[in-house]
Parts: sequence; structure tokens; C-alpha cells
Amino acid sequence: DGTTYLADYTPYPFNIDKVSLRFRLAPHATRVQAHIAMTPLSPGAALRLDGEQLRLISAAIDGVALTPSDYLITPSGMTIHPAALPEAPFTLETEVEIAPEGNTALEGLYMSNGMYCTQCEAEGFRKITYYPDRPDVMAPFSVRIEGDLPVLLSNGNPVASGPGWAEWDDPWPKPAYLFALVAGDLVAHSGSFTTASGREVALNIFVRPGDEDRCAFALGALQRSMKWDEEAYGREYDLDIFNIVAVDDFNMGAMENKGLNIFNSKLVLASPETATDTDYERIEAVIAHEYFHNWTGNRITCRDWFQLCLKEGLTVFRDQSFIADMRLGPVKRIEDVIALRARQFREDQGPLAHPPRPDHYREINNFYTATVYEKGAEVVGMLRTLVGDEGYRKALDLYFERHDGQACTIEDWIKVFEDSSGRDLGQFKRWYTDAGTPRLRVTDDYADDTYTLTFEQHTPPTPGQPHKAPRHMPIAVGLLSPNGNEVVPTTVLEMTEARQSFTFTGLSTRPVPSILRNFSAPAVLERATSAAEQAFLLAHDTDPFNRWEAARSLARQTLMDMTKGAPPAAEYLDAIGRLLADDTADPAFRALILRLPGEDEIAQALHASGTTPDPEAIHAARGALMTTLAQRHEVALSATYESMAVPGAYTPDAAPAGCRSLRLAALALLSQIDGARRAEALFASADNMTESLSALSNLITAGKAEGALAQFRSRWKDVRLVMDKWFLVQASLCPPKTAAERVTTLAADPAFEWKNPNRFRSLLGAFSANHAGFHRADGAGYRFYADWLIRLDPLNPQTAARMSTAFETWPRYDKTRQALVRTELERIASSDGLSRDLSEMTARLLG
Ligand code: DPP
Ligand code: ZN
Repeated sequence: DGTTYLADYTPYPFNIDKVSLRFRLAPHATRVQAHIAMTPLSPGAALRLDGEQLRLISAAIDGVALTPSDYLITPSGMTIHPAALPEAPFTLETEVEIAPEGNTALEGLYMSNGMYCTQCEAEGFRKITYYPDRPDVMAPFSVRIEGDLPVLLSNGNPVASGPGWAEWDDPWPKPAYLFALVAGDLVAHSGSFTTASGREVALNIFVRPGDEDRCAFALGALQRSMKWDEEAYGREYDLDIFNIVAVDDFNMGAMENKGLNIFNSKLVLASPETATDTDYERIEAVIAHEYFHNWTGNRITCRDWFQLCLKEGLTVFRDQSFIADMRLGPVKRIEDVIALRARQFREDQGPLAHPPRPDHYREINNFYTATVYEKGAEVVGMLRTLVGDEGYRKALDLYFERHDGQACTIEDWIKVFEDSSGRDLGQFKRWYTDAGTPRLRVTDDYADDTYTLTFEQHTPPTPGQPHKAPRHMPIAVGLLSPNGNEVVPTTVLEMTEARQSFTFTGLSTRPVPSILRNFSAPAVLERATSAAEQAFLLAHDTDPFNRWEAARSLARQTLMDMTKGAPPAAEYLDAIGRLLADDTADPAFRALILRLPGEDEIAQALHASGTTPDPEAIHAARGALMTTLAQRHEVALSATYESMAVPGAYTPDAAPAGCRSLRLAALALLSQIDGARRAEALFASADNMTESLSALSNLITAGKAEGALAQFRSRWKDVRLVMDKWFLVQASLCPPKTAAERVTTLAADPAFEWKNPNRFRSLLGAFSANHAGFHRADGAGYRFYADWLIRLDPLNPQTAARMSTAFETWPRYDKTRQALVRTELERIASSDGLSRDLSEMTARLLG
């Protein structure tokens, strides 16, 4: 049925010694000539090459044309019969014709605003030429591009160029998924970097004319990343030039092609007027992520796509560590855990749950998931916790030394940690092979100066994995005395059994435990605690993550109770009051505490506790709690709002961004009770997008945004990335009761360029985040969403399939909603010509 299995892996029977490509660009008929020098490794093997949507013009071996009886062509590739192949090294020459202009899937070679660009990961190179399109086939590439465009780019170092042509050479053997080509009318924002060993690297950020004044931040982020990777991992850059190109039409965030990263323009372009603090932070993280791939991904790549988390989990872990060093470490950790729970825990609890290293797939593009990326990063973090910082550096040094130039597996990765630390990580490996989020039940006992913590772990069943063995889990714990002093500092307990106790002796009073400090393992902690104890931890814990976690649990529990008619918990309201008065806590940290859990998180928690979530009740409870907080703490919030105003010109640095974040968290609460008076004033006066967009958001929530929306639109109608925001805030924040009608109107707006993935996500993705709107009881939200997936799928299956994950939470809800979602999923599944991408997703979603 087209399923690929990990267990079926076999090495490719040819070595590719060298690839030379020549492109003659034309929108409807680009010609690609390939010279592939290869050595047979297994006599008698047929030569199987991947190839899709290619028109073969000619094929020859060692200069002798092949005849049609020498090969077989199918929609997925070309097979040359063994009889037509020499036994000694030979060169295969092919020429194909492709049509980048008609390529709406944005995979392979395509056009975006008159510019040619490529996206080859995972399996896009096969839409460019016949080739063994698999990551374990690595070769040096040289490329000649001919086309009447001022900028012609490919991987590696520039060799020569003239009017209408350019030649590039990449000396580092690479898999085809790292190939890239860009051709267009582009301008560069340039800089340079001197490596630790004194080599000068030219850096360029290529954008469309007019965008060059929004590149400075990305260039700085690149330079900081290059420096950090030398210091933290001892990794230097290895070419003379590093190019980044921004494109408007892109399915993902960005792509780490060797020496030629291609980025979604949303993750490059930034100015204070057009980008928010969150955008800036995200740009820095993604620039770093793609740059870090040069070593973790490119120099050492994956043997097959099942090993995707080998490069992605590690590289996310690296970009998270980088941002933690550039900004406030604990704040970054909290942000990462919020995102992990919102996306990965959610995925793990539904029909799409899969292990960080899956063992089968139909369409690999469907596995670029929060589990592979973010949980993959958590697993690397646990390894570091287990072997310590020094042990981690030792392991990574060994990884680079042992595997440079290779295509590796998770087994290779674990072996490096075992060999460098002398530890057995056999049980730990389950984190890679098992799906699901472990539940960690904790009970405690105190007697005779001895305190005992007992943990029980249990991982609920996931598709295809009904029973789970216990995992090796690092549980970081600290103990506080009742007067708030820390009596046992952070200690890492290693749990390996299903049930295990740990004792602490010499304690004269019963301590208060602080468990899973810094979120040392991606588990759900289940412990019966009182609101008073949470408030105590919020006030006294020395671990910033667990201080925040205490506030979060209090807020979550309060909201859950409120959906069942209870009043807000006094402990929570009081704790927030104390926090607002606490000037010693960092503003960014206080902002995180002030922001309530989102509606989807509340639904997730209700479901986990055995209650069917009611989206309207959740929306009402969250609004009511915001109003209560605002009424109760109006004076303090108002003072915070005033005192956190940042004087002077905008900079995206962590400190002013933290002040803005706290100020805007206060504004969101105050807007509940001040008739959005402050938001109106801020919208009129803001000189930066962070404040402007936040003000606009509050006006939408308050139902007073019509004028502001019109103004915003007329100011930004020509700036695509800002118009995305105009769609996004409306779709995500408009009143749920009429959201389906609102997004229907927005979808009919001429500015809704739905073939552009960013714009599509700004409306549809944002609407699915409007929890009560999307889950409206009459199913109008589901219907609207499914209509658009059906419409997008024939053009861009990758993005359509990715966005179908909005439906992954359906088993949480009541029977009526479940039936409505099923109807829509079945309607999608039975659409004519459904892509392999979306058909795999609907099949998995339906279970
Ligand atoms: N490999 C890319 C990234 O995650 C995604 N295509 O950086
Ligand atoms: Zn990546």
C-alpha cells in the first residue's frame, strides 16, 4: 500500500562519486542535464533512480545513448537494467525537462514572484532530475546555471560567472535533499564573519529589491550563531561563503541547504514597524537552527528518513540552548515547555501520536512534527541531564569525530553517549521508539526525619503501541522547608522502574517537594496538591521553571473548576497580587505568569482528568477569570502598565522585550474592564508592531476594532507579512459565536491569496486556534476548514496535510462534535484525487 518500513532498509548498491548539473532555466521548460559518476558496489544490481514529473529527453552511459529497452520508466522513477550497466565505474548522463512555473506544490524547482527556488527535503530532488533521492547517498556536486537573471546561486563556493550564467562547486559530499538553486532579481545585504581559525566567510542575505532594509537583524543573528557554535560545540563553518535567501512562498519555516539556506521571508525580514518581539526571537532561533544544521544534519546526516529526529531533535536542542544563552535562560525554557505541551503533548494524546523515531510512513512529509522536533529536543536534553554538561560535550566531540561525513542512525547517536560515558542507555532508547507522554504519579511520606517520594510511571496506549515498558527518566527534585528555605538542592533522581521510591534523610520537618525542576523529563506530573502548596512554591521555589509551573497549575485548575461553575480560587488571585508587587522578578518572567493558559490547554487538561471539555464554557471561564483578575488588581495592573513603558527607540533586545511583554499582559487584563480605552490609545500611538498588534488584538476581543482594522489595513496593504497578521488576529480572536461567518468573509477578501502558504495559515491556522469558534457546536467551523483543505490539497498537498492536524483533538469532545468531525474527515478522505499526503493523514485521524 505504498508504506515504507524502517525494517526494510538496505544500502544503495552504487557509490555516487560526483554529480555535475547544468540548468537552463525557463519558466515552462527548464532543461536539467545531469552527469553522475558512479561505482557499482554490488555486481548485477539494477540502477534504480527516483524521478517524478520529469520528461526524459535523453540518457546515456559513458557517452553511449541508452535505448528504451535498456530501462523502464514509471511515475516514480527509472530503472536501468543490469545488462545495460558496466561493472567498472561509469558516468550516467541524462537530460530532463521540468516546468517550475506550474509547480504549486512548492517542492522541487518552483517559482515564487518571478524568482526560481528549490525545496528538496525530504524527497523533492526527484522532481528535478533522475537520482537516488535518499539521504544516505552523499556526493560532491558542481552546478552550472544558465538564465537571464542577475543573481544565480547554488550550494558551495562560487567558481566562475558571466552575464546569464554562473558555476558553483560544493566540495562537501551531501545528500540530494540539501541541494539548492536560486535565480532571481535579488539584492544582498552583506557582511562577513571571521572564524576561530581566522578564515573570512562572506555572508549574504538575498531579498527582493525594497526589502534590504529589513535584513540587519537576521545578519546579526547569523553572526551570533556562528560564534556560539564555535564556543559551545567547537564547530567552525567550512565554506568561503554563506548565503541566505528569503522567499515568500514556502511550505516550511526554512531549509538548511549546504551554504545556501532558503528561508520563508517571515523568518528573515524584520523592522520595528513590521515585526513583533516574538517575530524577532523566532527569526534569531530559526537562523541559528538552519546554521547549526551545517554540522548536525549536513556534515553528519541521516541514514534514512526514519532517523529525522537525529538531526532535528539535536538541532532544535541546539537552537534552544543558543537562545537561552542570548536571552533569559529560564524564560526561554518556560516558553519552550508551553510550546511543547501545546503542540507535542497534544499530538501524543491523539490519533496522530508517533515515536520520535517512527518505524513506518506513507508520506515522510507528514512526519515533520512536534514529536520529531520538539520531543526529539527534549530527549537530547534528558541525555545531557543524565551524563552532565561535561559528559555531554565529550559525547558530542566523539559524535563529530566518529561520524563526520556519514549518514547515521539513532543507534549511532546513543552509542556515542554509551562509549563516552560508560553508561548503558538501552532502556533510555525507548524515548526514541515509543510514542506517548508518560504520566508520573507522585506520593510522599514523612516519618522519623526521613522523607520518601514514590513515583509511578504509566504511558497510555498510542496507535499501534498498546503496552509500554517503563522508561529511564531523569527527575530533578529539590526540597523546601515550610519556612521557604531550600533544604535539599536540585538532585537528579533516575527512575527506571514502573514504581520506585527515593528517600531523603535528616529532615527535621516535613518538606515541600519541587518535582521535575526545569522540566527534566517530558512527562505529565500527577500529584494531589493543595492550592496553598502551589502558592507556596510560586513564592519560594528556587527553580524558576517550577515557580512558573506552580502558577500555571493553579491557573489551570482554577479555570477547570470555573468551567464547572466554581468561583475563581482565592489562592490564585492572591498569588497574582503578590507577583505583581514583586519587583525582584524579571518582567519577562512575570509576564509569563500573568498570561493565562490557552483554551486548548484547558481542554487538554479537562480531557486528561476525565471531563469532556465544553468549548463555550472554557471560553467563558477564561474571559471571566481575566475580568476578575483585572477588577481585583486594577491598581497594580495599571501601575505595571505605566511603569513598563519602554522609553526611547525600539530595540528587540531581551530586556525591553520583557518589559513590553509584561506591559501587554497587563493591558490584556485591563482591556476587560476599561472599555479598551488604553488599547485604543496605544493603537494610536504605538511606533512598533509589538504594541500595535497587541493593541489591535485587545480591540478585537473587546469588539471595538472595526476602525482600527481598516486603518491597519490601509497602512500595511502592500506589506505581505503584515497583512498576514491582519488576517491572523481576526481569525484567532474574533468572537467564537460568529467566527465561522467572519472567516468566511475574510476568505472572500481579495487579499486572501490562499495559494501562498503563509496567508493560508494566517487565516485557516489562526481560525483553528480560535478554540470555541473552530469547535462551534453546529459544526460550521469544521465544515469551513474541511472545505479549504479539500481546495488546497490538489495544489499544495504538503501544506494541506500539515494543516489537517487541526482535527487531531476530536476524540476529546462530546459525541455530537465527534460525529461532526468524522463527517468532515470522511468527506475529505473521499475527495477525488486526494493526495497521498492528505489521505495518510485522514486515515490516521480517523483511526
Ligand atoms: N530541515 C528543515 C528544518 O527543520 C525543515 N525542512 O530546518
Ligand atoms: Zn531543522
